[in-house]
Amino acid sequence: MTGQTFNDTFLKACRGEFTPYIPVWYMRQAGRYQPEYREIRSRYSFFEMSETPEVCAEVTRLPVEQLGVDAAILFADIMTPLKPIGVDVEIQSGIGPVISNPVSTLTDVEGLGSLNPESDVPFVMETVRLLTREQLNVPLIGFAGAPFTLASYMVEGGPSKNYHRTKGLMYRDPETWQALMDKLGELTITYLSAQIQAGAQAVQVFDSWVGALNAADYRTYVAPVMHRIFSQLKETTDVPLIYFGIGAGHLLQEWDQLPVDVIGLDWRTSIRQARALGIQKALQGNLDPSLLLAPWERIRERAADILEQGMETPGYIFNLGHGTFPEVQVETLQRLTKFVHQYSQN
Ligand code: 1CP
Repeated sequence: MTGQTFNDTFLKACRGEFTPYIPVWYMRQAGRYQPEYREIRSRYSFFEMSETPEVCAEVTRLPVEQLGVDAAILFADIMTPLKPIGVDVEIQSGIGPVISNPVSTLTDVEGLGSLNPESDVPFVMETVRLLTREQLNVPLIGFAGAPFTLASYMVEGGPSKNYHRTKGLMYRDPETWQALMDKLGELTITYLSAQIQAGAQAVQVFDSWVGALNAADYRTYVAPVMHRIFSQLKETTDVPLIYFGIGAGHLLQEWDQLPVDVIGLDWRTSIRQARALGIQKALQGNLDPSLLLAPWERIRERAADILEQGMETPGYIFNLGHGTFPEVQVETLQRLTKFVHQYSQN
């Protein structure tokens, strides 16, 4: 890759600039749908893999080379920075993160440590350096989980459908909730600042499950910490900040108040609906990932419709509305990437 010109189309779109074509990347673009990933993964546990910088760099690069996407996303998990602060987490195949010491009291929260990225997650810092110093000709997106979404795993002990325990804690014991948000807010700022310092050219904050809250509760219990995270990052860096959640269309006006550059939409809210609500920030999304199992003609039709909407205003990045998944064919994403580039070329 070294020696090739750097493709900054994605960064330009994040900043709301016109681009010669619409840039594209896919959430979960490194993963089990790739035979090469499955082969590497069969030799390691998830965390063994993500604690080995050369392997992480390889799986981060793979979709860039294989699919021709315009950005890479660091290979790690939103749970990665929680292990060193005392969360006993494992990634179980077919389930996701499972935590053996869930949090429920103020004492539990006070017992959590704080993160020193260079000594606690040196493999993440090293992966970012390896990738950005020599291996990539597209921007590297660093990332972190947002406090609500991290808290949901820490309180429930694993994935959840309704977040009763998480929201129960929030409503029952606002002091403990506040302490947890403060702790995770600090962690997110420290972790993302370190990734940016090491070379990440954009960062995405995944608040996958925050759509479980209504707008008023989001404002009360979550918006303050999100405001702190993004404002502090804005004070120290000018890399684009992206905020993404699933089923969070009802929170768009809250999100628009935050100092972020790009809002990631899932498939439930169209680009045009977001614009009609007055959102002027750059937008990213939002093909329903399930469509990737449909015949090509249907995928093409939907992708063209989304592109037409995205191209109405500068500052648009094509993506899925959530992550790609194991049953998807590599060829489908290759074809889709080519289509996005060709269709949007001006
Ligand atoms: O290309 C990439 O996107 C790879 C890097 C990456 C990212 C950005 C991984 C690797 N995970 C994530 C983010 C992540 N992890 C999120 C936010 C985005 C989203 O909503 O998908 C969340 C909620 C998690 C938690 C998690 N980790 C889940 C979801 C569980 C649930 O509650 O539904 C799962 C399945 C994992 C494991 C995981 N993380 C990453 C991969 C490739 C995998 C699968 C592990 C395997 O190979 O077995």
